Amino acid sequence: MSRFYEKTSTSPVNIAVIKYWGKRDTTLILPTNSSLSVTLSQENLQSKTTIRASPDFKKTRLWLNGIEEIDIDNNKRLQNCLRETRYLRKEYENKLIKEGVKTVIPLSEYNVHICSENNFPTAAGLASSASGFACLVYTLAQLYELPVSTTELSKIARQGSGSACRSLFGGFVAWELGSQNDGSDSQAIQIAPKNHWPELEALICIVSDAKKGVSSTEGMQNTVATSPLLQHRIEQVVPERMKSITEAILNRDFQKFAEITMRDSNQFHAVCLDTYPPIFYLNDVSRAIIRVITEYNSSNEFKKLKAAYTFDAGPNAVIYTLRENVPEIINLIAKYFPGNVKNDKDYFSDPDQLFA
Ligand code: 2P0
Repeated sequence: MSRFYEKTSTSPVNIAVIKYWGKRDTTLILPTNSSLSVTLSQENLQSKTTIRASPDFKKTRLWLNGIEEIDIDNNKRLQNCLRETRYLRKEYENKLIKEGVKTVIPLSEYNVHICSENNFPTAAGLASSASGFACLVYTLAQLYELPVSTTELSKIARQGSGSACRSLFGGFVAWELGSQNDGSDSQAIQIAPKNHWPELEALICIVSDAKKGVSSTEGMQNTVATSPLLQHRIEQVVPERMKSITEAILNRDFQKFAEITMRDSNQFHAVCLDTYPPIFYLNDVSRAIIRVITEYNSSNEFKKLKAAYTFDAGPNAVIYTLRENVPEIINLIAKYFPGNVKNDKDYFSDPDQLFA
């Protein structure tokens, strides 16, 4: 092999507290409402992508999780991300040439080989498409040395998978729905960096790692087509919630943050039920987790919210809490779902005292 150019990067998973569910444009991936998420910082929940460009490559190819080569010719979303980043690279090359730079490598004309892997089970319902597409676009931008902002890149990642635009930032991230039909203002912005609220923790409860029955992409458009409740949510509920939860985050107000998070998860699953035919993502264990967290929140003297559950398009729970409550909540989960908590030795002290 002669010359090649290569970059590797990682991207994290994000978990929405104001849920994205519904597109007004399915090609450009423009949402029907804004959304807001927390980017998880655990190193064991991320996508890692290596991209190599070479004049010797006969075609652009993609391998997922080390072994499986994916046919990308008919993958419009991936092609959109490749086309958009190549276009920006071409513009950049032209600019450099115009400025008189002698050695401009024509990377925009080379095919690329992409290797992408998740270090968590793809089927576990943990937004693998979000971290995967974010990582693809970020790594291409690094390889192409694109002189563009992260928000600019988020508009490209959005065209791979809507929620991917939020994984380009750490901390607390809003995806603004925008008002333009060409998607030029449907973008992610960082509300606050991770270190703004370091005490906030996310506990992930894997209820099932089975692949979900109805994909998000298909499910949300059935909701758009059939749910009157979704219209109410889009017009009357989400705009106000986006403002309130942003304020709660900026003020590190866990009470307000927790209440909005649980209400929005509840309403997202309500619009799924309001879809015709209905979509069920929660199962009995998910509902039991909701009951346990509700009981936990009302069991302290001041009825202070100490934990907030949220569920995406699957039965797995994410519990947001403040660090001081983590041992108590792990004990609680261990008590009600025995045998399922790993590495609980440090935390499991006196479970009978819970709810006391
Ligand atoms: C979210 N979800 O805001 C919501 C909550 C699922 C429930 O973003 O069609 O995989 O690729 O744009 O991004 C799932 O939707 O769908 C999702 P596409 P995506 O995190």
